[in-house]
Amino acid sequence: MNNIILVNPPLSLEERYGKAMAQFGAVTEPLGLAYIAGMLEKNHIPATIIDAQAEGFSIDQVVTLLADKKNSAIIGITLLTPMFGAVQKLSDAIKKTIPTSTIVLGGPHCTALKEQVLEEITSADIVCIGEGEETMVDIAQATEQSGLAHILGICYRDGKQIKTNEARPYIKNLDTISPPARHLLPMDKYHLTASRVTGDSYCPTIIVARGCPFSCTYCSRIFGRTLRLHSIERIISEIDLLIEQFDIKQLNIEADTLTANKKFLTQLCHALIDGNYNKKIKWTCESRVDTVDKDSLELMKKAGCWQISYGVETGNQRLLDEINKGTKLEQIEEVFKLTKKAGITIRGFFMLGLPTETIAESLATINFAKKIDPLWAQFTITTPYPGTKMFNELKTSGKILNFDWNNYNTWSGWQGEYKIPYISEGRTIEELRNLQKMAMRKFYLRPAVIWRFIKSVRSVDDMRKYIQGGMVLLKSKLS
Ligand code: B12
Repeated sequence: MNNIILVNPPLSLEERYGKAMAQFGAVTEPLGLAYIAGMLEKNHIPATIIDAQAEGFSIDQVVTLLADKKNSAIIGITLLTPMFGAVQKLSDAIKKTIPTSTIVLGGPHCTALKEQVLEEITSADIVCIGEGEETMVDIAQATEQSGLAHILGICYRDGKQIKTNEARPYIKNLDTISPPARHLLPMDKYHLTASRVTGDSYCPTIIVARGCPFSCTYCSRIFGRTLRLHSIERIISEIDLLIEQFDIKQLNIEADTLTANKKFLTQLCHALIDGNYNKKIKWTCESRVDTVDKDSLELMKKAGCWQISYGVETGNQRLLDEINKGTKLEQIEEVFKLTKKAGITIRGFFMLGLPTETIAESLATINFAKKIDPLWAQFTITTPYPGTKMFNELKTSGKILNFDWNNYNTWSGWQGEYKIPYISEGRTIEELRNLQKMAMRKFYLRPAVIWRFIKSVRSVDDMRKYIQGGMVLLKSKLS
């Protein structure tokens, strides 16, 4: 059986966050590829992962590595929208060097745009729509006789034509998929952003659910609307595996919204408490303010949760309604208070430049962030990603300024090379870029916040990071 090679394409932290902010960016495991590799191995199909982002490999280096692996017949590449340029170059270079290879693309951009990806990346052969675990096994097991026509959830080239097969249903029972094949990844190369970790031990991400029942207009919900959960037993066995392999002290528990199903959350917390995991492991997660209350927050704290990231998005009720967030400003304030009272720290995510947003509303968001005062705040520039309601509506009304996917990056304020693909009426690209930097200065360069950081310093490394962060913010004002 051929070795399947899966590639996380080159995309440096500088390209993602800009020169000044690159030092604070996260390099995380490409879990999608690791899940696919896990399933291939379960089906006795050898797999390799090349994580060019983590290893710092260039496109040429990846191609050389692939050319050296004599049996690299099927090569899978993951594709998030801003990786488009890198994936196109990589795919073209692979096809030129190894013309007999079959290049399979997958990931959120492919799930959103399907055939269009094959039209734009002419060297690629197959596009996977949706979850890739079962699809990649089917592709690997396809023979010349069976061909691709029976494989669910793909688009592929058939001569000069592009064909699209029937959709693949979402994997019903998540426990049927193997844990991510972390043993194929360069594990020593990964780190989350400083705001997401406590202490400097390794913090892996474990995915406990897929799918999201909410309908925010800016999210592509690639795993569908139905919340699918791993069993508690499976989650605990994955944590045991991580303890055994990496002696972990902390964990990032990922789900589109961990707290969406209260019964599940309660069971998970009790399992962590009953198994004494709460004494050994501190964990963090993402949540919505309308899915937690005093009781659940206290239980989460007891189970080892030390931080929650909330998507606040905006400090304007009008805009919260526009983006279909389904939350209220008063509710956000209340839950921030409850969370802090439960002893859990908060990261808040805020969006600037939402459709129809005025400058006054951007400033209101920054002021709201200061008022509710999470420990960390992240301000990103609204980017309508393909596959979202926001993208479809703006595209239909002719308001998308450019379809050069490389520009679809939410950090354009710091990475000034990108042309923001959507700017609301009457506003300018410079204004939005400046706002992103100004928001961070206004939030972090407050005496109370500086004092909070000074008090939290536990090591020389902490001190160095905070000073560097402060310098970047101060310099951004001068420039
Ligand atoms: C955690 C997370 C992050 C983390 C880690 C990302 C990472 N390295 O995986 C951080 C914070 C670093 C991050 C950053 C960004 N993220 Co993010 N992130 C997520 C989140 C919440 C979970 C990702 C995850 O772990 N998924 C679980 C795995 C199992 O899924 P997966 O990787 O998609 O893989 C499955 C399928 O897509 C498919 N597949 C994927 N690759 C391949 C390849 C082949 C060959 C095949 C066959 C199939 C296949 O099969 C996999 C298994 O089923 C998702 C939302 C979501 N629910 O997915 C957003 C999401 C992926 N992020 C998104 C975005 C936009 C970004 C940024 C571009 C934001 C920015 N800075 O501008 C950056 C880009 C970072 C980068 N690496 O280039 C968007 C992507 C939209 C798009 N059209 O591309 C999403 C979907 C959220 C949204 N807004 O809708 N992100």
